[in-house]
Amino acid sequence: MRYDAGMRTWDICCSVIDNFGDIGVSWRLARSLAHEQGAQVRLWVDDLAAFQRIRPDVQPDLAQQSCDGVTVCAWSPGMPAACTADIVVEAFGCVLPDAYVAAMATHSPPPVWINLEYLSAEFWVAAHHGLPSPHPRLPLTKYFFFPGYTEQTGGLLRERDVLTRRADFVQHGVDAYWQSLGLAAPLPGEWRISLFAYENPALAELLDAWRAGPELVTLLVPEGRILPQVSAWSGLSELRTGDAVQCDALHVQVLPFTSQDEYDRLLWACDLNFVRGEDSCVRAQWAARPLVWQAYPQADAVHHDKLDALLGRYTETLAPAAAQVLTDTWRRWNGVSGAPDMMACWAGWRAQRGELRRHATDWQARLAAQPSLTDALADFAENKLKSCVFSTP
Ligand code: TRH
Repeated sequence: MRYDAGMRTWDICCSVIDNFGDIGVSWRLARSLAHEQGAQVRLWVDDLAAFQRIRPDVQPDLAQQSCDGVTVCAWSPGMPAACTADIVVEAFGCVLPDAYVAAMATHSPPPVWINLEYLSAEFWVAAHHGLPSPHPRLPLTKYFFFPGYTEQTGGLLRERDVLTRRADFVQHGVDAYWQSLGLAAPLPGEWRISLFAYENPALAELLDAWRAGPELVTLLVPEGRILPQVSAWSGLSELRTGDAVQCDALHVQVLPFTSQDEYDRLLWACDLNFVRGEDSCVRAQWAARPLVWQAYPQADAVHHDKLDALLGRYTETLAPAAAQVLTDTWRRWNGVSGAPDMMACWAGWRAQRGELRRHATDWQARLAAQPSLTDALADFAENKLKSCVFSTP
């Protein structure tokens, strides 16, 4: 028998809870399986309007459409009564319809059923990655696939060409990119900073710190949840896409919320990126630029454990003074009590600018030496398919 991952069919199911992380990750995975593994992928999405925000050519009113090599299907309650896929991925524990699960059970061998989990740098992830969970009634097994920062986990989403595209952009494309935003090349010492964040009580003191200089700061804010706070701080009633405001050393410019690929270019161009959730955090790491991460807020401050886990890994090989600045800043930005205020954090960040930048490059290279999530997931599924075939009489 011949096994060829290129002939595999995948159903990826994504229910959008809120924000853009669920669809952002699901789409990135679907696209890279199609492009890099030659797989036939159907992506089922229950909120095509959210999808359209990160992929503007998606038509929200179509039941089915082809998008960059992936078949995109509207996931309605009737979705689909038949399952024809070799591999079924439910993203982030979204619940598959009973009829679909029943259809999965009629296949021999049954499809490989995978629950793609949220990303965490915590240590327990390695022990849970890949664990099976047999269905209580049907002859099906679901596997838990955990993204992560080590080879004992499922890894991180990383398109095969992303680092070369980034390197090419950094070498040849940055000036033209700034021009496309109506900006000249940065002045010596100037900071270009992107801000993608949830509402955040530490924002005003950070903006105050930037406003005070001495270096110029150009802050680029894609339209979104943090913008009302930026507007309130600036004293203007409502900043919108295209607006710009100068407050002493700080220049704020509001950008449209763009496609994922365009957002990558913003991360690649900036000296420092404020990111949030899951996918933008990973993209900022591939950008090889320092980042400040705002974890998705969870009840009982569970996200502070996630924050400290990533901090622990990221600062492991960072010089102590820079590690302290980074830790203080991330903690303050995430509301951890006891962290110094943003004025102090920014003073430290300015002093450690070179070291933090150097480390971001090292960190990117270290992560890039590991298999990508797409490759790891395709291997995992293929192994399960093989073992299933060989164990089926
Ligand atoms: O939008 P998020 O806050 O998503 C969150 C997290 O994923 C969280 O883990 C999850 O539980 C919650 O949603 C429901 O942040 P994230 O993960 O960074 O996703 C944002 C996506 O939006 C990412 O794919 C990048 C993309 N994006 C664009 O395409 N264009 C833009 O202009 C910007 C700012 C982002």
